[in-house]
Amino acid sequence: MWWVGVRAPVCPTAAATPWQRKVRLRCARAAASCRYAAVGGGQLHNADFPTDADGRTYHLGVRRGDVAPLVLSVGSHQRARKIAGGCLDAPADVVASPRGFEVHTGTFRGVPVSVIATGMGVAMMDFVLREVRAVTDGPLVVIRYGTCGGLQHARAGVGAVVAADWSVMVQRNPDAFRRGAVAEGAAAAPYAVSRPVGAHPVVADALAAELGDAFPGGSVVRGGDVTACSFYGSQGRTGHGFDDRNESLVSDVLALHPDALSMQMETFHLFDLAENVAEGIGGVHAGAAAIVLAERDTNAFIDVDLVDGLERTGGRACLAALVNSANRLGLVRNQDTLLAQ
Ligand code: R1P
Ligand code: URA
Repeated sequence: MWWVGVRAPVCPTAAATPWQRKVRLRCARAAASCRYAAVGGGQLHNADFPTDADGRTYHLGVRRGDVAPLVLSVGSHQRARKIAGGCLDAPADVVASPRGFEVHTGTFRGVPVSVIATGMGVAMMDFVLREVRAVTDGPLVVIRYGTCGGLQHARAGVGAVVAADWSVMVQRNPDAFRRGAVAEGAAAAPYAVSRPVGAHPVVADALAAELGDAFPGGSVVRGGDVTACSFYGSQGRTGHGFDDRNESLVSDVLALHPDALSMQMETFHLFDLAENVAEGIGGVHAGAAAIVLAERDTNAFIDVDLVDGLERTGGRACLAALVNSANRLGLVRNQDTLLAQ
């Protein structure tokens, strides 16, 4: 392991792999006020849940002590750095992994929090939640702050923030697309829509309240979310060179769920895992919100200059919602102690 940043020594380049050199350069540019640890490359043990000799997990590269029990998950490095850099009390410690995850850990209003650049899709959320759960003790509060397509511009147009009370999952069914399936009479529906899974009500209320205060004027809207297994086909984007059979997908989902407002790629899985965490290792209390970038019913896309402010202001509100949720759930005893239940 080696470090880059103002508070830590720079280790010799001789020991660095090409990947480490790349990350070091990137971190050196971005980390004027952070401490970065780049991980990866050592011998792993335990095929079932691989970790290295230091106890670091295979994909996030985190070990016990690297992640706080209050987690803000965002899609991109840029958003994570912006929120951590702009909102935490002091420069964060950052773990950057070869798989593209970045974990920024520090304090917000005196309470330990982590901001995690998660990447895109259900698989990435799965890595984050399972590996964070493995290196932490007691209850977790996890909020996702993402971006999304808007399904109903009259209720939540570009620039609005949808706070999700529940989410359903849309999945492409590969069996429907096998050549010959229709002729054999075996064709299945091309997309499956799951039953809804709810946000934790305490977290959902805290998140909607903090976002509402941060964005006065009604641009924060509570509603349902649709999590798709891809950006294109499974979100009903048509005509880009593949047989997707998705022309009526968005209207079909809205017929089933008239209060669905957002469509994105991770929230359902966060809520699903949070609901199904094993007993005895501490609950996971989850919430999510997303900035509407694209109006799917009008085809409008947000003025990209507006996104920065939405990320910064909304990110701060999400951190406040993490702390408020922990307080309301009885997890914070004082400003710097998070109680395991
Ligand atoms: C697709 O562009 C990505 O943007 C949305 C989707 O969920 C997907 O991850 O969220 P993020 O901006 O948080 O990544
Ligand atoms: N993210 C998504 O997943 N979909 C959109 O339409 C916009 C952002």
